Amino acid sequence: MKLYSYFRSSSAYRVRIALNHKQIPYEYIPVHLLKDGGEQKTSAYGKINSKHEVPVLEDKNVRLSQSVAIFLYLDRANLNNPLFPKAFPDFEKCFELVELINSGIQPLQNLAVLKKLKKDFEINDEQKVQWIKDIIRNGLLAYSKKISDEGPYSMGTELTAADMFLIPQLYNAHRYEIDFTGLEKLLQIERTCLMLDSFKTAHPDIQPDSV
Ligand SMILES: N[C@@H](CCC(=O)N[C@@H](CS)C(=O)NCC(=O)O)C(=O)O
Repeated sequence: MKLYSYFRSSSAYRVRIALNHKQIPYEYIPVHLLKDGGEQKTSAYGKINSKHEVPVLEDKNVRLSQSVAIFLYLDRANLNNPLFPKAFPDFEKCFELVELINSGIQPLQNLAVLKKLKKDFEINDEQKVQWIKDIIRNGLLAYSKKISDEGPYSMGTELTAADMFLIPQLYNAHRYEIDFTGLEKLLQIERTCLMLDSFKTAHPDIQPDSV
């Protein structure tokens, strides 16, 4: 498989964790989101993803964007180490957590939204950082209230897609130095996950394009 990725993209980070967890080897194709206005903006990359975003996964004649779709594909293409729980309604509960991050946090603080806020509404850097902090903290507080109390993972004893979405979002939370008060359970999950090889080798700092 091939993964179009950017080391700091939280959506690509999710997919790197999933591929590692399933022990699927892949070729890393870097797409620099900032250099020269962004390699994702080129017409050549537009042929790979008309939304001009990473991640994109290629497997033989299948090309997929959208990390949730990629997770579902990987779970059906390869039965090793499932990403989603099979049982009803655990699958749906896991999907709820995934969506809290996938549609409730990440899209509101992604590069395109931040650029538009700056261009159309002329927000300054301080306002931009405050926006990011608020979006991430409020979303993570909601996530934290929905997870299992028993741990060590979001869904309890089983590592799932929810954790693979959570850890990259926490990476962004650290980057922007949000207030972690009330988020201690999530930091405990993070400590547990970051000890696993599948998370360690997916970490932004050690990707081929990290600077
Ligand atoms: N819903 C998409 C989100 C993808 C996304 O927002 N990718 C960002 C990086 S995290 C991107 O490529 N942004 C480029 C841009 O906005 O120009 C997914 O889950 O894969």
